[in-house]
Amino acid sequence: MIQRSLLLIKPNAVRHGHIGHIISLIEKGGYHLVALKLFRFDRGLASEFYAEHLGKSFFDKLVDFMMSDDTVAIVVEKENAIQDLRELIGAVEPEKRKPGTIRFLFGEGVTENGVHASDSELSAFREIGVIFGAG
Ligand code: FUP
Repeated sequence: MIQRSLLLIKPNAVRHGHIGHIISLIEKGGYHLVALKLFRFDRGLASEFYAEHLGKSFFDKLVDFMMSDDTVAIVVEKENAIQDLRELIGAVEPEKRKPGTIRFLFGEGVTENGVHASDSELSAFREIGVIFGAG
């Protein structure tokens, strides 16, 4: 099934100049780029994006990190995009990241993990609306 997913290139990866390398990995993976923008999260938008984590111990740190520099948001499309992109980015836990995954290459910790990818079709729909919906 053709699916859309949302990829975020997070502030630590933008700060260290990895936008081009990450987009290159996405293109080589056969993803079609549907929409792309560079922007800075404010507290309201970051809190809405990570609403499911509200109240958790790491929430404030996560939101502060997401506001710390620019982010690149990309809507990608291909067959089985949700699962394939999750595999391409790798695990959130640093010790579980497989060599070659984007988080293995560009993640610097649990929070500063370089990228985000939607974990389901429902999440992708919601997240694309949060980031691109206001147009
Ligand atoms: P993922 O869906 O792979 O981004 O991972 P999670 O939904 O588990 O985590 C969401 C975000 O919270 C990730 F960007 C990492 C961050 N996080 C922390 O900063 N600290 C934690 O202890 C767990 C997650």
